[in-house]
Amino acid sequence: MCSSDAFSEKEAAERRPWTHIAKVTVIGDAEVGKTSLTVRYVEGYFNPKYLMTIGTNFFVKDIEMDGSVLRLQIWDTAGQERFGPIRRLFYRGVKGAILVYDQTNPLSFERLGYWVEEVKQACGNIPIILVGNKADLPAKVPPERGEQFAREYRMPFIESSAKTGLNVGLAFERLSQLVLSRASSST
Ligand SMILES: Nc1nc2c(ncn2[C@@H]2O[C@H](COP(=O)(O)OP(=O)(O)O)[C@@H](O)[C@H]2O)c(=O)[nH]1
Ligand SMILES: [Mg+2]
Repeated sequence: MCSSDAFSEKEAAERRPWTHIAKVTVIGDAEVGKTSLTVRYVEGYFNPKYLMTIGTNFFVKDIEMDGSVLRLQIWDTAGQERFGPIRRLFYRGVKGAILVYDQTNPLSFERLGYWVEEVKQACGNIPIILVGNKADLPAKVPPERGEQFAREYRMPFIESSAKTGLNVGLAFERLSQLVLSRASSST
């Protein structure tokens, strides 16, 4: 395919009207890879240099699914992991969340329960996908523990790598499916 074809196809995709819109968020401890996963998904690249997220990261991605086009507004918890009160403003209107821990950082796994509590308090019973990130590195938290946590809290579990791209699309797609099915069952 020549590049002008690719361009016009992209343009056409951008013009396709969305049928649903949902605010979703990516949460979890600092440095687990929330920004990296979001940037990998929306923009398709990985930046190995650590830059603390400052201000608000807000991304838009349209995703086509079962004849619907869902416009995802993805809010990345912008360096506010340590500041609970500020984060609460963030949760307004959130319809789904990707909860990330770092498989090389046991503390980020231990803290998952707090994150689930916080989201449930702020957003009610919204769909949450549990993501064990940095699967390209040797794990200090075995994936079985992630699976077990996910089973207990009745959420899907996905191992990902923002570095290689492993399962990054899958995580956002699973979340979109759950958000869409929730939206259509409530109308
Ligand atoms: N090896 C590896 N490093 C990652 C991965 N995801 C993020 N990182 C690195 O981990 C650090 C923190 O990532 P960042 O996305 O800023 O985390 P955030 O604070 O949760 O937004 C950065 O140095 C990233 O390059 C991954 O899947 N594999
Ligand atoms: Mg960040």
